[in-house]
Amino acid sequence: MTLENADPIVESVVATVARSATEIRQGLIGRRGSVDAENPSGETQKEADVFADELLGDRLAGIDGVGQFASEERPDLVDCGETPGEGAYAVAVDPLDGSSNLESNNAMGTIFAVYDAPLPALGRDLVAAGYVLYGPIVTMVVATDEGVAEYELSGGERTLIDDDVTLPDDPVVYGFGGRVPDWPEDFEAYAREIETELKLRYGGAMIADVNQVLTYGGIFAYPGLESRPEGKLRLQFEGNPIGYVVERAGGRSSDGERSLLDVEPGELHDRTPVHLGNEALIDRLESALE
Ligand code: AHM
Ligand code: MG
Repeated sequence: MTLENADPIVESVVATVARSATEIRQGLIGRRGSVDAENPSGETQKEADVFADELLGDRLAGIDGVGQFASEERPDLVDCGETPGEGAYAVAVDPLDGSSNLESNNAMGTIFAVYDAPLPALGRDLVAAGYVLYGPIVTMVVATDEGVAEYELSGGERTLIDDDVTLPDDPVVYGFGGRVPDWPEDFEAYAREIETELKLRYGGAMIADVNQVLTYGGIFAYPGLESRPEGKLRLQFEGNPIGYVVERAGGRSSDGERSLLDVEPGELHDRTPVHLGNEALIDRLESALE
């Protein structure tokens, strides 16, 4: 997949995120502390969360053809004056996914989603989604209905390195979020099986953990918990876009019962259990949770 034939609005969104990524990464320096505020999910914000949110919000909401902008870091939608689904799109972002990793200087990401419908929307309404991974190298993964591509980003430039990202057939890694005593019994039983088959790779930033699944094959989950059946991750900003990427790369996503792309949206910041990876592993998970 290349973006040569992509919709010009989608191309503008991708180009804007790519260009901003270099600045966001540079802007992490000196912004690792917390601010005296919480995001709509009740989590303490880091200075870098606010910085990345403002930078992306100003730029993405200003693109012609972007009718709505929403961010995990702000309570309300920004209405940009055009109606998504009627020639315009809605863009949703998680400006800095895994920002608690700032303290320990581990990987983080930026997630974006382009919906052809007003927010909150179904994942089936996505026309493109992807993420930037701030690892030792800054990379960007972009999915459209045509497939998935990976780029390296440097100095605002985007270099295509793989135009057909697909999940390897033989899974290798797994990473499951949440404390084990808080896992429901059926999920724990499934996890015990997976532990004997795959290798643990969990870093606490979904983007970095999912990127390992895309690279090596396997499964990532942030399941529903005993204390919080809805899990931790948010459908509009995390579950849908990452479900879309993994499905376009030949894998599956699930909330435990169905593809994340079929989960009916509720409120903008609603959470959902998230399970992603090779088809056979997600099929087994759904059977285990029945
Ligand atoms: P964030 O977007 O506010 O950073 O929160 C989401 C992150 C995910 O990247 C990651 O999978 C999860 O929270 C990790 O949570 P935990 O610290 O409970 O392992
Ligand atoms: Mg996040």
